[in-house]
Amino acid sequence: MALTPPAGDPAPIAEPILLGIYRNIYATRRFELTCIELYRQGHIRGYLHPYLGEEAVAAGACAALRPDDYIVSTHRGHGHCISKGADLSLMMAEITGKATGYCRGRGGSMHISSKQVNNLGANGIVGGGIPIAAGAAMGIMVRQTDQVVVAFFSDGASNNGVFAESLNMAGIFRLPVIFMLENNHYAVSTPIECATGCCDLAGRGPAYGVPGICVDGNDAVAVYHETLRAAGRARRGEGPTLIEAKTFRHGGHHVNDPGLYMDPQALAEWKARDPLTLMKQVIADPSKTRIIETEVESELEAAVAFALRSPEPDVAEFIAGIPEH
Ligand SMILES: Cc1ncc(C[n+]2csc(CCOP(=O)(O)OP(=O)(O)O)c2C)c(N)n1
Ligand SMILES: [Mg+2]
Repeated sequence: MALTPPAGDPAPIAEPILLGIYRNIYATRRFELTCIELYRQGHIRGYLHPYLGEEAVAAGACAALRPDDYIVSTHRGHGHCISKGADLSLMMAEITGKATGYCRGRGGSMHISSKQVNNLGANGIVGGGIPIAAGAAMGIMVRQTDQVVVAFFSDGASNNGVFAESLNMAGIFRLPVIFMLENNHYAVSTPIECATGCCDLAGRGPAYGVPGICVDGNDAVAVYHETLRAAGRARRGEGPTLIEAKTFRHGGHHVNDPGLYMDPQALAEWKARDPLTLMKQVIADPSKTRIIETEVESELEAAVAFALRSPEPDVAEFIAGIPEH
C-alpha cells in the first residue's frame, strides 16, 4: 500500500507550544475525570464518552492550527473542544445542561459547538462530522482564505459510507481538510480486527488521491508535526491529508461501560505509554508542568462551581435561540 513515508528531522518546537500541548492534555485528563465524578453524582445525564488515553491526538493536532481554522468533533469530543481553546466553564455548563453553556444547555456533551473557537460541533451520529468538514473546506475554497479544517473521527466512523464519499470529494477538489482518524482500536465493543480486513486505515487515503500517514497518537509531538505538515499542504492548495493516529481508550466506550471485552494486555501496554506521562517527559522540567497543573486545577474548580450554580434553561424558550458563543 503506497503510504506517504513519515518525513524526517522536523524543526524543533518552540517551548510555549510544547507547554500549550501539555496544558491541553492535562486539562482534558482532569476535565474528563471530573465529568465522570459529576455524572456519578447525577449532575450530568445521558451519555458521556471519555477521551481518556487519547488526549495527545487533539492536543497535538490543535497546537498546529490557527485560531481561525476549524475543527469538527465527535461524540468523544471534549478533548477536541478544550484543545481548540474552549472555556472550561462554558463547556462544563453545557455538559451539565445549563443555560449558561456554549449552546445554552441544548447540546450537552455530544452536541457541543462554539463559534468562539471555530468548533463546528460534536456529533452524536458516527461519521456525521466528516462530510461537514469537507463542506466547510469547500466554503474556505470558495472564500479563497488559507484556513484549514480538521475532521476528528475514529475507526468505526471510517467504515461508514460518508467517509468514502467525503474523501472522494476532498480528493477531487483538493479541499483544505485534514482527516484525523483517531484509531482507538474499538467501535463500542467491536475490535478493529473484526470490523476491517486492512491493518493501516491510512492506506485508504491513496485510493482517493489523498495521502495517508500513520502516526503514534499517544505522542503529541508526532501528531503536531504531521498536522503542521498537512495544514501547510492544505494552505498551499495541495489538498487533503488522511492522518491515522493510533491510540487506545483507557476504559470502556462510555462512562457506564466497564470495558471488560478489552484486551487486558493491550490496555496495559497502551497505559504504560500514557500520553500525559510522555508529554511530561518531553517538557522535562517539573517546575513548569506544576505551574500548568495548578492553573488548570483552579480553572476546573471555577468551572464546576460556575456550572453547578448556573440556572437550567427556561423551558418556555426551548425552541428559540441559537448558540451564543
Ligand atoms: C450512524 C451511527 N451508527 C451507530 C451509532 C451508535 N454508536 C455510537 S458510538 C459508536 C461507535 C463508534 O466507534 P468509533 O467511530 O470507532 O468511535 P469511538 O467511540 O471509538 O471514538 C456507535 C456504533 C451512531 N451513534 N451513529
Ligand atoms: Mg474507535
